[in-house]
Amino acid sequence: MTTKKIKFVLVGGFLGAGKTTLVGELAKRYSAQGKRVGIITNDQTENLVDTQNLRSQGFDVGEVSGACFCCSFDDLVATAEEFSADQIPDIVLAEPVGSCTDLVATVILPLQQLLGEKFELAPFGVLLKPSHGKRILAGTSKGRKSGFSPQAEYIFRKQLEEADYLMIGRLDQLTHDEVVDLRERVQVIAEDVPVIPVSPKSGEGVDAVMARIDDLSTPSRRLLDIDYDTYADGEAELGWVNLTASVTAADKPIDLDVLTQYLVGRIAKEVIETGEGQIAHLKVSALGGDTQAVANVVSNDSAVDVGLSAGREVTGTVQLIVNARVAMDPDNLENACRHAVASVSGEQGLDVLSVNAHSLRPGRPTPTHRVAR
Ligand SMILES: Nc1nc2c(ncn2[C@@H]2O[C@H](COP(=O)(O)OP(=O)(O)O)[C@@H](O)[C@H]2O)c(=O)[nH]1
Ligand SMILES: [Mg+2]
Repeated sequence: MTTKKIKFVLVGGFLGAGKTTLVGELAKRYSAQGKRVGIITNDQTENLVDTQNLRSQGFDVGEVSGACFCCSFDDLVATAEEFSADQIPDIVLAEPVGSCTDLVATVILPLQQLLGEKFELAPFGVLLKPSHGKRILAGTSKGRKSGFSPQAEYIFRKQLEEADYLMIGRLDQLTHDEVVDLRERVQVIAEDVPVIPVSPKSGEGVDAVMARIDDLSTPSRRLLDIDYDTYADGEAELGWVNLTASVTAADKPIDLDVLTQYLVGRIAKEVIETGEGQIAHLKVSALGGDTQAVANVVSNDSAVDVGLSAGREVTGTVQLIVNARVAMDPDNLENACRHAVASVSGEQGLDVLSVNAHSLRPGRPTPTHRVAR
């Protein structure tokens, strides 16, 4: 008897590129086709905005926390297999940590080689983040400074280099000329790979991504030539803060959309005012009862984005989660987050019942498996 293989789709891309939004859109479309979908999120720490966000959209989400997929490979496999407890999923969509690279050698090929009877690995697609791409990729050809360190740029480029196909994200916000320009720049790095402009948010271009996922021709599996010292230095420059807080208003409803947007904007302002921080991704989620809102800031020059709109006010206690990834000292980042929560709560007339925060710099990646070049 042959058992159906689970299609395994890894969605790559830098912090804030739009991976979670794309995973949500893909999950929606596959579910509408009657397919059973499992989603796996990943982070260095617990309390993930992404997990809550996708669960609140009704999806079946497993979380690998504590380390990236490559360093917790067995956890990734166990999480993927948990979906099979009720009924084998048709497709698993997995989002790695946005500062991770070398995923072909450490995740895709090991999964294929060790568990190829169970999983069919889709071609590897990587989302380009336009706000960072414009600066980092322009830096090379014209000798301009991007504002990012060479090590952070190194990770950004390596992520693009190993893709089987690339996606230029946020198509809804780009002009035709910007798309042409970004396409030219990414093809310098990844010469012959297909490039798909896509807007995970509006859905434009997502059909073309699904066609790539279903492409039966053998993926190229580009193994990187990568220096782990530079990679580790690039990751270690990031400050990582996960903060949770409970807030409440004595006698009035709380507008979750206003609260998340206001808070994420304030954290961004505090970070920028320190003069040291380069924002990679700030996410704030607010959960009241079963209603959730998410707001994001993805770079120092970006406005506040609505990740998920609650669309209504709630009463009672609201749980806030802040996930901040910024190139700056993690202690200073934690202070900025704590300060923003306190001052925004004060201004909005909210009582803060509790605050817990965890800050770190990601440790050196030590993959469980690595397929040599
Ligand atoms: N305008 C626009 N915003 C987007 C698009 N894709 C993602 N975003 C927003 O960008 C922010 C970061 O997206 P997210 O999916 O969390 O990025 P991730 O860190 O790669 O998972 C969120 O506020 C999203 O709503 C898009 O196609 N267009
Ligand atoms: Mg995400």
